[in-house]
Amino acid sequence: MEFDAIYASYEDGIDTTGQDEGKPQKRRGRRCLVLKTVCLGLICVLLLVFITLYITITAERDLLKSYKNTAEEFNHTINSLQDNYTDLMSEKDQLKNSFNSLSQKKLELETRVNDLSVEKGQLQRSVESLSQKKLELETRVASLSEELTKVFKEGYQCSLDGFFMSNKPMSWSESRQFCRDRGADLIIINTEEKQRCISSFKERVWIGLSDIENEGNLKWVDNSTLIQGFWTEGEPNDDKGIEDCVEIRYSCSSSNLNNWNDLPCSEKRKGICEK
Ligand code: 291
Ligand code: CA
Ligand code: CA
Repeated sequence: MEFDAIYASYEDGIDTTGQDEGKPQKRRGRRCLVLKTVCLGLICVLLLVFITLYITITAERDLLKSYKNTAEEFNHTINSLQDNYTDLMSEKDQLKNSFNSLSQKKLELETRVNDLSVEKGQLQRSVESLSQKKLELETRVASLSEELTKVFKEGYQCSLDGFFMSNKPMSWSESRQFCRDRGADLIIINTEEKQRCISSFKERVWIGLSDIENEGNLKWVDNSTLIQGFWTEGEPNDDKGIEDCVEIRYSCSSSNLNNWNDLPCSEKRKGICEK
């Protein structure tokens, strides 16, 4: 329906009791007013719509802006997290390398410790056995020096220069020959000092005394007669009538100077030679 028709029907409805005079002007004025009102209304509506749209758009723009900002912040955070992640990964790799090399070193050190423990064990055993040996040697040294002191004390009055012993046990005559072959003869013991000295040999040895030529007449190898003898008790006894040569019969009681014995000349003894 058109506006004019609407207005016409409207005017017709209102003006049932009005006068006919000046009616078209009034009707036009009213129509103008209605039009104005409608226009105003429309304008108001449009304004309202416009304002609403403006507010909505502005709000959405702000929202978008804030979304954009948030997205940028997220991006920024993601980037920095990515950087951190990369750094952490490289740090992790370095730590892993360090861990591997330290593990390797630990293994090597463990092996070394094991080797050293084995070596320590061996050295300890060596030390123990060496200590044992040292103790034994110390004991031996002590006993040897004791023996040396004893020998020295016993023999200090004599010089062994010019005396020597035959190298193996032989008969009295063979031992004598051994000495003579070396510019010496069996020893003649005509002093206590000499007897003490020879006793320090601590062996059963021939001396240069015999009664080979004349039983019971003991003579030294230089043909001199025996003056002082150092006989064991009960000697000489010419046992079985066959003992014509004299030995020093070493006895452990070194203080006993009386240690001579007559013996069969065929017995084997080393001899003491004197130059
Ligand atoms: C006895 C004593 C000695 C004797 C000796 C010999 C050793 O000592 O009667 O006077 O000279 O026997 O019978 O004879 C041999 N061949 O060695 C024994 C021991 C110390
Ligand atoms: Ca005899
Ligand atoms: Ca005898």
